[in-house]
Amino acid sequence: KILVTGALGQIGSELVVKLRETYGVENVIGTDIRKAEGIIAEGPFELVDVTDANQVYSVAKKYNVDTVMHLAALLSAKAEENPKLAWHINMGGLVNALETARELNLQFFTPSSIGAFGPTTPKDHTPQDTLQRPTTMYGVNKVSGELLADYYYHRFGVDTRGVRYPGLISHVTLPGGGTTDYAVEIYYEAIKHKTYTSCIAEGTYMDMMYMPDALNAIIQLMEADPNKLKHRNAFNISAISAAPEDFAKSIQKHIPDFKLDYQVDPVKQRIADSWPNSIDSSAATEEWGFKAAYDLDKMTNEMLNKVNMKFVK
Ligand code: VAH
Repeated sequence: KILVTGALGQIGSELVVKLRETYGVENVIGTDIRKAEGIIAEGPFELVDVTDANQVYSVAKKYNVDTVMHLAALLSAKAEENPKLAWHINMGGLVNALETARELNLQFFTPSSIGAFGPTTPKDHTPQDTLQRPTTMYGVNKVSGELLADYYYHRFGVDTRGVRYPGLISHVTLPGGGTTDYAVEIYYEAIKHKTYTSCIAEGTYMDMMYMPDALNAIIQLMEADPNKLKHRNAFNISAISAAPEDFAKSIQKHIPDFKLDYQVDPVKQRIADSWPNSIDSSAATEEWGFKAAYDLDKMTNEMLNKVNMKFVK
């Protein structure tokens, strides 16, 4: 049985559905800080504020789970607006989830991010093991989280595993407060208005991935043979390295008159400039067979179809 925190977020909302399809509805307990509506409410769901240790522990105990997937967090841009709150939620929540996993001997997943790298990290084909001096609160949270999850493995034997996610693109739940959110918005605006004003500058390369690949990676990693894992938390995984103009070119193959222009958001641009252009996923491939199925054009084709269906009257 799996407890998911942040079940109403961009990843959580699709992960809960995928896990319920894979392991059975009753075996996946979604939790978040607000009530569930729609499909997530069709299975076990509990209100949990991850910054309250008792709430995390008591729900894990009540359902006798064997796994925690901890997704509740503030994303990079939101964290930069309110760094103290970000530390409280991102680190306070993580410690509570890890403590629950330790006390109840649970398997544990939480994602890191390309945001765990900083401006002094090699930017192209960023290695699995390299310098990490992020200059954002989100990045500090992610590096600390990687180290903390590794600590709970080495010190307490908790089976912690994690990946460093690139920007995730999906059509089910909009991301909130991320630096890569532009890569989701661009598809909605292409369908609605055939034009998009990017807050990230032309030529700004970042790693990206379509949500189905992101969800498959979690299941594949959590089911991997632990004896094959040389790393534990924070496997680099990526599928696409793209800049805003690459998304526009891919969209124009379907909507030829789509127009892209720019109005750079200095906060998000500073964050994006501190992140890698492309990361090296070879450790994940070697240790647990990671392989992305969606490249940019395949993702664009599916995103435009799915988003269009949302607006077809
Ligand atoms: C963000 N989508 O933009 C998240 C993610 C790599 C980006 O961490 O903050």
